[in-house]
Amino acid sequence: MGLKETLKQKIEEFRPRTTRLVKEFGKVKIDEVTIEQCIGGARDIRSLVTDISYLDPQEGIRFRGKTIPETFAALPKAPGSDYPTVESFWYFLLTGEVPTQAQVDEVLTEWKVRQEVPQYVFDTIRTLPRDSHPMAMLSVGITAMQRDSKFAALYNAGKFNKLSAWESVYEDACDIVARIPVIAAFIYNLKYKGDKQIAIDPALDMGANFAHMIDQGDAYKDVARMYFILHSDHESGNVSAHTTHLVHSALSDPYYAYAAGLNGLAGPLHGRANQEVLDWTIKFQEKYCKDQEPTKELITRALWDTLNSGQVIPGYGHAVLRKTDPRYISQREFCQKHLPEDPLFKLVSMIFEVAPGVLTEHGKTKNPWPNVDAQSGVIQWHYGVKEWDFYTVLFGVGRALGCMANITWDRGLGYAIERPKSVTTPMLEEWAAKG
Ligand code: FCX
Repeated sequence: MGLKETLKQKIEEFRPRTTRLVKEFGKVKIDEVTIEQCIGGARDIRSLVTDISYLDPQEGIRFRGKTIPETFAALPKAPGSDYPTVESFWYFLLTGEVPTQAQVDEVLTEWKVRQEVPQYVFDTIRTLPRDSHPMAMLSVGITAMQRDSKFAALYNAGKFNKLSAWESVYEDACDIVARIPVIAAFIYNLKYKGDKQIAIDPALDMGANFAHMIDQGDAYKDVARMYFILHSDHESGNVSAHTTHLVHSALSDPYYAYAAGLNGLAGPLHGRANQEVLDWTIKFQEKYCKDQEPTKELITRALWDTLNSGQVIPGYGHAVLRKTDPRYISQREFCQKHLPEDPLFKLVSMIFEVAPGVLTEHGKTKNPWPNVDAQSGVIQWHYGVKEWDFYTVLFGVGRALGCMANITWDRGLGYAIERPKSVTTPMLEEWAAKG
């Protein structure tokens, strides 16, 4: 059975569970809301449902019930690689099942057809000023491609049906995940390589083809596969996933929804933190290490300078996690294996030894440990992708997998338009006075 048929079966089997929960247990309380949460970004309020991944504050992310090492171990690998193909991970995220090699091959073949990006998308991106941020370019590219939406076409034709609408969301989702690395590579070459574009190699899987299209060698193929998988999903309350879900809940098609998600990912407290980490580290080297090797004392001083100027330490802290991010650890292990002597990796490791102590002494953040963004730029830098304003685009390519899997299931289970209730400050004051 192919991916879509498997998914159809899974959705139809799953649907009665959601229906029953609403019908028979709809009034069961699972949380209560405090004033602090209301003003403080809805932190920790249980009000979203997803089965694609779950984030435990202590353990970190599980994709479909599997930790990162378990996921990497379970999925079929790319030929000659320690890492799974992105295509096998996509099958797993969507269905919760580890695919056979034949099932992976089917997705690989399908993506070869889907990955053809319409020329007008490239033309639209080319009209932007060349110094536009690459995230703006990516977002414009995805929005432009909305013209191709099969979900929008179905809706416009008056054929929307609540039970089957997910099928056209799935079609758009697959087109987006197959095309987004091609658009990202186009932006990279347009912005930084004098518009010297490299054609798709149809023999390669998604990660390997991305490496090829940005003119990287064999070693980068695993970097791309690992990077896209690690950045894919982090349950659904984070800004990019939540925005995508929210926008799609209005039945905006997946292109509109993911462009909105990307615009959220572009924020420095979210995906852009990986760019900020490199910026911080390079500026640290320029300012403090002109005539001397970095030391823990110098790093401590630089961290305090940042904090005292009212800025955050990029790559540290998290809204949910209370331990070192396993996505950080996974990338650190990659560095220990493949680039242990890289000076930037050594510096980032030294920051890891110092920053949690400084942040603890500073006393504000609830989590002084590093997140995914503290480690990802180092790997890119090592392999020669030194244009750090591009790093969030890489995040956006990976995040598409999670966001698209999520909204396919949103539609499959017929989730409602999202519409939380707001209150006024005098109302809060009144409730506060009552205690
Ligand atoms: N450096 C300095 N101060 C920090 C901090 C950091 N790295 N992390 C949190 N704080 C501060 C907050 O700014 C807040 O200060 P305030 O009371 O004056 O407003 C206080 O500590 C409490 O914040 P906390 O509850 O711990 O964290 P939040 O849930 O509000 O915010 C983020 C979480 C991730 C936004 C925050 O830790 C941060 O700004 N980190 C740096 C940016 C970053 O790395 N973002 C990437 C996160 C993630 F992995 C991703 O989405 O990619």
